[in-house]
Amino acid sequence: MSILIQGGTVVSTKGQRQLDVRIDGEKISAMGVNLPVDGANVVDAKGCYLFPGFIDTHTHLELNNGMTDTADNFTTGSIAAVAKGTTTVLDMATPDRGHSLQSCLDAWDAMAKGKSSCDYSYHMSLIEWQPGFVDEIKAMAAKGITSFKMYMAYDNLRASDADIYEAMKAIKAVHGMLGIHCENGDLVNALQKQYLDNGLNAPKYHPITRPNILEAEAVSRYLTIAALADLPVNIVHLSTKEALEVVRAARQRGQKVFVESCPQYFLLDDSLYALPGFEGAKYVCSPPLRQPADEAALWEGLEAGEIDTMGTDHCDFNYETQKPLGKDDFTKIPGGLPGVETRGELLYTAGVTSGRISPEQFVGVMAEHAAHQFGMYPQKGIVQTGSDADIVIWDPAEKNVISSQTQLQNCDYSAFEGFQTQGGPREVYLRGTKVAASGQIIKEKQGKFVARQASEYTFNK
Ligand code: DUC
Ligand code: ZN
Ligand code: ZN
Ligand code: ZN
Repeated sequence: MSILIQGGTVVSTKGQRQLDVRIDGEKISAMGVNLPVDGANVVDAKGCYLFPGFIDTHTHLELNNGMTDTADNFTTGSIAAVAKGTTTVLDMATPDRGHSLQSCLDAWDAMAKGKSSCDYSYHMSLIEWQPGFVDEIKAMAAKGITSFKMYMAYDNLRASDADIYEAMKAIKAVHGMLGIHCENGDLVNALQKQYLDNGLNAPKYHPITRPNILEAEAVSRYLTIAALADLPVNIVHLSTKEALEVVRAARQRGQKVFVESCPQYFLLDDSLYALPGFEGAKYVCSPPLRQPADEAALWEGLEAGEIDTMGTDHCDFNYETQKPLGKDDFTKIPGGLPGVETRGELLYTAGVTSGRISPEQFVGVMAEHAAHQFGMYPQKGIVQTGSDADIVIWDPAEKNVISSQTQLQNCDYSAFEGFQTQGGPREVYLRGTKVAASGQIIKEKQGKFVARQASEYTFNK
């Protein structure tokens, strides 16, 4: 059965144009002005944008953090994603120490396969360095997993600078894309110990023990290692004005650096950690929420095109039953926020409706740049003939109020409770199937693994 979406305005980073879009099977088969109906099911999209399905570059939909499991899993998290326009997630596949990458891949496939309602792939995490990883990284790339993740913080996850350098050489050999969580883990540990030793154990000490300069230092060290290895690299969830300055300086020297950030770093600040009682625990994530000056710097960076992708770092734990694991010790509060559901509405409202960024810029950071950077273009990230028919019919007039009462995320709170949004998804198509309408899922578990190419940015052109 063919579908003809009529009268919508197709948006890409290059511009916008009112065009009919024809879908046959899983693909966009034609685009043009006044396309013939030719037996297709007609969908009227006048007054709406046609965005490429959003790509979330950073999720932890289903994760055990060593203490407890995320509130969402692939089933619930992917429903929340796709219902609001995210048709592809790149989830962080995270192995245990001493395990092979293949065993981690098997574990992630078991969680996602047949359960995901959006398309998915993984960034394979390298939480240590094993010599066998040289071949394993080749094997991952051959299976379409061409991006990797490392950590400079968290004792159970972080790798040494030398490990990172070894990993970079192996990743370079397969034209892979590396992303790193940048915070100086050693100094975070020292600060945490200092505060706890002094009986300072409340959520408000979380941001104080992870100050801006520890992110900037880690970014600087990461980019130094990347320069040694001559590898283009990605910085995940960049959150501070200081780190952005480090990136700027590296780019000025000619280094190829990609930057991901997340809506929480644009819309929430660290004053939330001082809320009464234990309320601040809702906002414990790492890097922590920062200060208004950081939000302002990130907005300027976004407007100027210095931020490539918007992920969410979706990693949610319930406030009533899970965050209290850190009731007497803020370092034990399970870290992370829900967010896979709200990225589109929030960024559209605060960015496009407010006039700060154009619809073209919005599409860039929500989908198109990620498709290029992570080896999915032009299958994903663009509304174009031949591409997967992942399309969001976006109504710029749609109003919503974000609330834990109505969200699809399986979490007992929202970090954006009460936020009013303008602009939202009317219908979502995943490879030609209408999977969501009016923010609700109508067809579940249609998601497939996306085998990705090498990142085009890792080739010298
Ligand atoms: N920080 C991370 O680095 N990962 C998951 C959640 C969080 O807060
Ligand atoms: Zn992280
Ligand atoms: Zn993360
Ligand atoms: Zn390209």
